[in-house]
Amino acid sequence: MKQKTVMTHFLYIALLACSLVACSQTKSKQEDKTMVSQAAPNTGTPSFNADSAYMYVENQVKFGPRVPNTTAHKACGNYLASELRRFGAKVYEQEATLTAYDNTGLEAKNIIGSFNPENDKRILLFAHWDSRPYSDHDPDPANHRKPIDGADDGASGVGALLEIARQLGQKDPGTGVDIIFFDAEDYGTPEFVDDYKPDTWCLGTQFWAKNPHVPNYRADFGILLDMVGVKKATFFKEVTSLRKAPNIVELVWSTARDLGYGKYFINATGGAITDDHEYVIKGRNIPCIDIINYDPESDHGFGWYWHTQKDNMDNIDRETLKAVGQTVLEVVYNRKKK
Ligand code: AHN
Ligand code: ZN
Repeated sequence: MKQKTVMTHFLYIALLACSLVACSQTKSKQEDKTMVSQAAPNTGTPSFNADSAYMYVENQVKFGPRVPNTTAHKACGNYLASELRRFGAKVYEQEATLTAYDNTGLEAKNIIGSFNPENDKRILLFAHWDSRPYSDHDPDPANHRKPIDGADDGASGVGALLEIARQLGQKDPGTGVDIIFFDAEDYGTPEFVDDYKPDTWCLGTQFWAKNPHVPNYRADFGILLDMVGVKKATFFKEVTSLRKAPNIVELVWSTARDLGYGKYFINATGGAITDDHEYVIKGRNIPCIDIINYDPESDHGFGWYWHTQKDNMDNIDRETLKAVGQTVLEVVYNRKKK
C-alpha cells in the first residue's frame, strides 16, 4: 500500500515535470490525475476464450468417467498436470490413498499449478476433477450404479480453470495464483446406501487442508468453480460463502453484473452447500466462495441432470463458460483496484 502511494506520487511528479518542461501548455492537477489513473491496470484483463475452455471440458470427458482407481482417471490426471506445466505453472502432484465411505482405498491425486509462486499475495482458484461413480439421481434405477460423464459436474470447472491458466501463462497478473484440481470430491455415500454424510465427500480437499502442498499455505481468498458449464446456469449467492467471505461474493457478483453477466449471477441467496470450499475455509482459514449452478425449484437444489446419465457434453454451453471464466479473470487481473 505504502509502496503503491510512493509509486503514484512518483508517476505524478514525473508527469507534472514532463508537462512543465517538455510541453508548453500548462496542465491542471486534475488532468494529470486523470492521466495517472488511466495508466492504472484496469483495462488489461485478457479475453477468456470460450472455445478453448469448451475443448478442455471435451478433452476430459473423452477420457471416460474420471472415477478414482480407473485408467481413465489416471490418464486424465496426467493430462491435467501436463497442461498446467505447458502453461508455465509450477506443478505439484499430491498423491494419497484416501478411504471412501465403503472403505475402498482411492488412489487420489490433487493437482496444483502455481503462478508467481514467490508472491505472498495469492488467490486460490479450485475445482474438482474426479467424476462420480454413481448416477444415484437418475430417474431410471437401472442407471444408479453407472458412473457419470461429469461434463458439468467436474469437467466444466476444470475446463474453465485450464483456460484461465493458459491466460495466466501469457500475461502476468501481478499476483500469485494457485489453481488446484481436487480429487475424490464426488465419491460420497450414494443415496441407495445411506443418508447424506457430508464428510464422505470432498476427500481430496480434506486431505489437502491437513497436508497443504507447501507448509503453512496461505491465500487471501479462494473461488471454487463447480458446475459452471451448462446452458442457462444460475449462480445464486451460496450461504457458506456469504457467511465466510461476503466481500468476495460481492466482488464476484458485482464484477459479473458490470461485465453484463447478471442473468447468470443472480442477486439472491441460494442454499447452503457442502462443497470443497467448506473444507478449505475450515482447514486453512481462507475465506472462499462457491460459484455453483443452483436451481431453487429442484428438490436437491442442483440442475435436473445432476448425478444422472444426462450430465454429458450435450448440456455444455460456451456462453456460460465465458460468463464465469471472464468474471474470474477480471477479478484476478483487477485485484489491485480492490
Ligand atoms: C452434495 O452432495 C450435497 N454436495 C454438493 C457437492 C457436489 C457434488 N458438487 C458436485 N457434486
Ligand atoms: Zn457431483
